[in-house]
Amino acid sequence: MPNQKLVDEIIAGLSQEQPSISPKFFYDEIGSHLFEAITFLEEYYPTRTEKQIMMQNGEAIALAIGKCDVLLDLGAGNCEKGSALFDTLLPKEYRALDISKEFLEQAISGLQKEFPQIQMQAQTCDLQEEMAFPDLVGRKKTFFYPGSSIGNFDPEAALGLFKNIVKVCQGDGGLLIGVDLVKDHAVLSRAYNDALGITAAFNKNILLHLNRLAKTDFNLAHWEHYAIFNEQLARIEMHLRSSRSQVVSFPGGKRRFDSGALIHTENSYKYTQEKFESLLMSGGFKAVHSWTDPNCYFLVVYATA
Ligand code: AVI
Repeated sequence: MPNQKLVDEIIAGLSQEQPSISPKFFYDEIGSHLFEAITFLEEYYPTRTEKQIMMQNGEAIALAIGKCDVLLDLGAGNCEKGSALFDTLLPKEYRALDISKEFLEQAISGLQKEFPQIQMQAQTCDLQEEMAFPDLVGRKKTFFYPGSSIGNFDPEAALGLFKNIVKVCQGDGGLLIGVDLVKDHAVLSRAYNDALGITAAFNKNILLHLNRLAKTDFNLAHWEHYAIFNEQLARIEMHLRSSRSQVVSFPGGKRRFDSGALIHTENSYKYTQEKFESLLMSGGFKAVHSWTDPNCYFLVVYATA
């Protein structure tokens, strides 16, 4: 049964003068596997660099966080990154949050056997909307948002998320977050234009997802992956480029795309350490502790609420 709200959102995006598709539509089953494959690519440094920073600074990170009553894992996915913190943070409760609860429940049922002492719960959560945890009032919360997923928000929306977290923490707890840093443009560009073409497949798969979800009739053979670093806005932009003049139909309408026309699918903002820390402070956090790798490719920050 198609979700009419999502279908309307897709058609509205495609009908804009500058057509766009929300990056949340990347993550159907194939898209989630393709993203996982991206994280293993030599060109895509963020995942392994973040892991390295976390491993090398585990003790200092745990010290900065202190006691952790509840670990709230934002965009938890398979819960792999969140559960890697259990041995250092020793949370009493683990709350895994993501758009789809089904996937989380599967991951949690495996974890629960391994860590019976931690109370675990899966919860649906859309980070574009205001979060509230009335059942957790009075307990010290550590939010965890790894992988530079914050880069897929524009800075204004990132600020809104930080304010929301600060509000929920009520002066106790904080946010452990990973973010990708501005660097040599060639390194950035390679990370989104890998030689194997996995990122291209990830980008194009969004059209297959739309064909199923919104009954569009995109022909993948007529679209190309296009990713560039926009220096002025400090972001990688991903687009799909029409390789010919074509018409795409959807229920109740159609749209012409000239050869070379673009559909914007994703922004991935890159920050300097100073800019990111100052965004966190503008969001209301009181202090920040940061760790980076020897190349200064990636940054992990604990921001105290
Ligand atoms: C999920 N997110 C942080 C990834 C990124 O780097 O912005 C998504 C991605 N897009 C292309 N490659 C990876």
